[in-house]
Amino acid sequence: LNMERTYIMVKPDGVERGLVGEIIKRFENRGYQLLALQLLTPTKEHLEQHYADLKAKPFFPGLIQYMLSGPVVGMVWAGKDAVKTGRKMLGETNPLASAPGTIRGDYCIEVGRNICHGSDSVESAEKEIALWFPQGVADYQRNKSLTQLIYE
Ligand code: DAT
Ligand code: MG
Repeated sequence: LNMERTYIMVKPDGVERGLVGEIIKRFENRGYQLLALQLLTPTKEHLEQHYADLKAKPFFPGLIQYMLSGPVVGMVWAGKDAVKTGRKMLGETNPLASAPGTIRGDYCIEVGRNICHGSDSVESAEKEIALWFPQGVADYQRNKSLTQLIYE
């Protein structure tokens, strides 16, 4: 499995509801490495770029309006299989289809208020990281003997 980076974002309802710490805690507990963290109020243009693939969807205007309703917390997490495992930790797009134990499965019931975002592929992760962190993200080594099992 590959060492990957993924972009995880707490959406305005997640920030409003005080779920930032809970979401960070799950990625920390799982063993992922935090490379960047920021709270910001995005512009409409920024969000339209982030969700460019969904521009033709009927829910797009409502999605952008929701995402503009308050600040978001963006972060970059790194580690083995971070993109796919991050998505598993989030749950399904529709919270009602999300298993209990996932973030969406534990904290929401509305697809239009699903509290968090996670990149869906390595390619989109790298695009999103560049979009949200144009200044770049951290690059540092953790103590491998504590965070990784190494067979040698
Ligand atoms: P995900 O966030 O799981 O990657 P997506 O990229 O397909 O899902 O859509 C982005 C967001 O758009 C999603 O988190 C919530 C909203 N959305 C998706 N499908 C929707 C729908 N059918 N009705 C309302 N909002 C929807
Ligand atoms: Mg998506």
